[in-house]
Amino acid sequence: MRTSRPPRRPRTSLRTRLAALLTGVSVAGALLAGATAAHAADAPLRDLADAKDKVIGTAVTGSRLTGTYGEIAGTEFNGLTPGNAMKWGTVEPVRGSYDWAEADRIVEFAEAHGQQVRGHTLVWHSQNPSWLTNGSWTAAELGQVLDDHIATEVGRYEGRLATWDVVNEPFDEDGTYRRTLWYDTLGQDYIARALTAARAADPAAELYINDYNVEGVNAKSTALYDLVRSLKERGVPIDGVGLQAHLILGQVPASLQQNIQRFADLGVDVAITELDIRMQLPATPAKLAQQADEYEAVVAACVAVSRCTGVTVWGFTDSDSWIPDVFEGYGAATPYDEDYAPKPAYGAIATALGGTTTPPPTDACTAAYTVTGQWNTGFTGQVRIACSGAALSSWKVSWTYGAGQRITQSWNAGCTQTGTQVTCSNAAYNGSVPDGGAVTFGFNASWSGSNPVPTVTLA
Ligand code: 9MR
Repeated sequence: MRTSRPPRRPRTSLRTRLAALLTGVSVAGALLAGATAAHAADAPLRDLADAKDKVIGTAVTGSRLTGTYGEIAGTEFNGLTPGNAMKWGTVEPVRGSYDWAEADRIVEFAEAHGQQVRGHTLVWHSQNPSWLTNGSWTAAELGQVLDDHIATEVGRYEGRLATWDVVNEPFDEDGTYRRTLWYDTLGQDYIARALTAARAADPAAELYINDYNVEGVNAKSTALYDLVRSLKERGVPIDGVGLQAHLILGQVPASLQQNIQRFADLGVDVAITELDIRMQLPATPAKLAQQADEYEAVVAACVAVSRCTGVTVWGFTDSDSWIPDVFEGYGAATPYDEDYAPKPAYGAIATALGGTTTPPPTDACTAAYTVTGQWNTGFTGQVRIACSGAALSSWKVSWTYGAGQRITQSWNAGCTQTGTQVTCSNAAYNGSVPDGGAVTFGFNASWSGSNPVPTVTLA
């Protein structure tokens, strides 16, 4: 870490954390049979990471930061990366006309939750506006456009972001420079130029180069290594390298820790910036167990190297992952499933961060309540009833609303509310929950003031 820098804001304020806890836990479990339910780690991941002075981060989508998604993002992670909100095509779709709405929302959410933000990303060959990619530029013009973009975007958030992925994916697989608008017009020094502009715009932000398939020692990571060494020798501001880590089940590079260490030995920080581990669907218990081992290995490799600042997952739930859209037949790549239930990988991250998890009981049916969307006066919720080692032929779920919420509509269950007491029973067609199966019902409700997640009881 650089020494001549202003001190970083504390990553977490106790008050914020307490407030987050009091607004309710992310996933409330109710047991029909079996021992104590613990669906999450015994301590939030961010507490474990804080204790080791590491970041445990997640990429997020700004529009989803409410309800259960927001609860988990805010309570389990101490760092956020905007998945798309800070990319050039998002913030300046028309030249000179800016849209900071989603980026601002994420930064404000992070500040309210005592989280640090990783800005992503300033110079890339992808997700650029068409006015930029279709323009014909002289080197002087394009250099000025680049300088202005960095000054504007980094300057907007000056002092508020911990880190910037300044340059994204500059190399091809064989370690040669990727042929992009930037490289073709400005030559390889576009990288030094971007870093220098970013340092000028926010002297406190840590500046990174970020790439994929550079997790192990290979031709591409060696090209990145040589670049970082030469930038350091030239006095160009470079603070760290991001290893994206979009991994495939069974293919975690054996040389990951060695590779992290060699970058650290150059005098830069290292971060795992976009971790996900995809598998061929369907996900099976065996594949999820292997995935957990691999998540643990990746996080442990970072924990083992002091200059590895932390691990960010590229989406924390399978409902917010890029994998199924891009790799047909693949998915289940993140630590939580599509219904926000923690997968074995979640417990494995906790373990690698020095924590413990109490596994969910194997002989029980449980009900989990989640808020899937929320607006100023209303919200949509769902309850998922899942059985493992037991089965149901009918079910009834009840809870008490403590903050004046009122059910207005339900589907896949009959719900009644008397005062604060809500009871929902199965519809004619979904009373049966087989061993290993699950049933979900949904509802709309009104709220005002606060909307804490209630504890649900399954009968
Ligand atoms: O998660 C992002 C996804 O929503 C976009 O559609 C995609 C477009 O390329 O970019 C994804 O994020 C990428 C990240 O910015 C850089 N590394 C690779 C990530 C996955 O494509």
